[in-house]
Amino acid sequence: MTGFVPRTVFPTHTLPRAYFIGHHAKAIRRMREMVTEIDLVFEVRDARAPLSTRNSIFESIIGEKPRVVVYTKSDISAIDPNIFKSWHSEGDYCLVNTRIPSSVNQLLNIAKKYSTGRESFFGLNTMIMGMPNVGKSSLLNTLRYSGTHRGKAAKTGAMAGVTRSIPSLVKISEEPAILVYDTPGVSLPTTIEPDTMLVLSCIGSTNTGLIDPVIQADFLLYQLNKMNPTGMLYSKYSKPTNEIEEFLTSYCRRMGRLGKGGHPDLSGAAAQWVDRSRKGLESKVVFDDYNNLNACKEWEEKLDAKKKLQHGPLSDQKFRVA
Ligand SMILES: Nc1nc2c(ncn2[C@@H]2O[C@H](COP(=O)(O)OP(=O)(O)OP(=O)(O)O)[C@@H](O)[C@H]2O)c(=O)[nH]1
Ligand SMILES: [Mg+2]
Repeated sequence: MTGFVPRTVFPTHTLPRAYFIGHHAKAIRRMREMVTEIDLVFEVRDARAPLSTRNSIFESIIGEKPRVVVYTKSDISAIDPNIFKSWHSEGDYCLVNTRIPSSVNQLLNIAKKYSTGRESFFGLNTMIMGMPNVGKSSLLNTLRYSGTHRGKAAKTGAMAGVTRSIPSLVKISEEPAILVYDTPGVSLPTTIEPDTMLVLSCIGSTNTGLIDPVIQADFLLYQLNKMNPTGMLYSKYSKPTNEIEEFLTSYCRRMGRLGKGGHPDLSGAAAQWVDRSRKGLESKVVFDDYNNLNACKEWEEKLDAKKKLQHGPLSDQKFRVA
């Protein structure tokens, strides 16, 4: 189709602004208690939404501790690796695909660098932190496999909330000795941007049942059109369109989801398509405004302003359990 022009604004919907539940609050309390015995933090973010999966709560927990920012799911993110490089001119960061053991070698080497010259008898204690479902337990398993050739130590799964408490230390390197705590994913008590919950839902970093699947599918369509205005990223299902009903009707025809009387199951199709995208079975995606090289800085400024207005210093916040 010639002349197709993607939408530049996503329609406003009334959406939940947070999904902060009991085990998140409990995990935060435990992390605060335990952080004194931690030498290095692996702060994990999803490479498809590197801004939306930052969590200011971690800033107040980590404080001045050494940290490596780990962007998981790099294999299904459409962001150019150079963008991450420009964000981290200072400080350690890694892009990983936890499904490929060699992709965590750089991270292991960074941890080994931190353990050099230390005289601790017990080894380097590290902790993995991150929002729900970003791949923390998968990262632990892959680090363990790469560093010690041992099998899985942590349960993983495609939905948020698989890890509910902090298990005991797991060894990921013998010489030097490096040990890791996995932790439960922790959400923000309130999100900053109106669409953040949509982003988190589309990548599976929150309860994906909170938002109507058709709205999630519409948001995915909107993002894909922004990334590539030719419609190529979903051309196996539909011609280029801004209309989610048109897209889903075409998807139903292609996927054999027409019900009685030939009526398309729009809601079921929406849930299926978004879930396939979440799992990386569709094209690579990106949900944050990564073209803006100052995006991280702007995000931090917005967060600071909001924080001051609403909560006072993060360290003094009393987290309300939803
Ligand atoms: N494509 C891809 N999928 C990944 C990667 N890392 C993890 N996953 C998948 O992401 C899903 C979540 O992984 P987990 O390791 O359970 O995530 P988590 O952060 O521990 O989740 P919670 O414990 O629920 O907070 C699983 O389906 C993993 O297979 C990656 O680098 N690439
Ligand atoms: Mg986990």
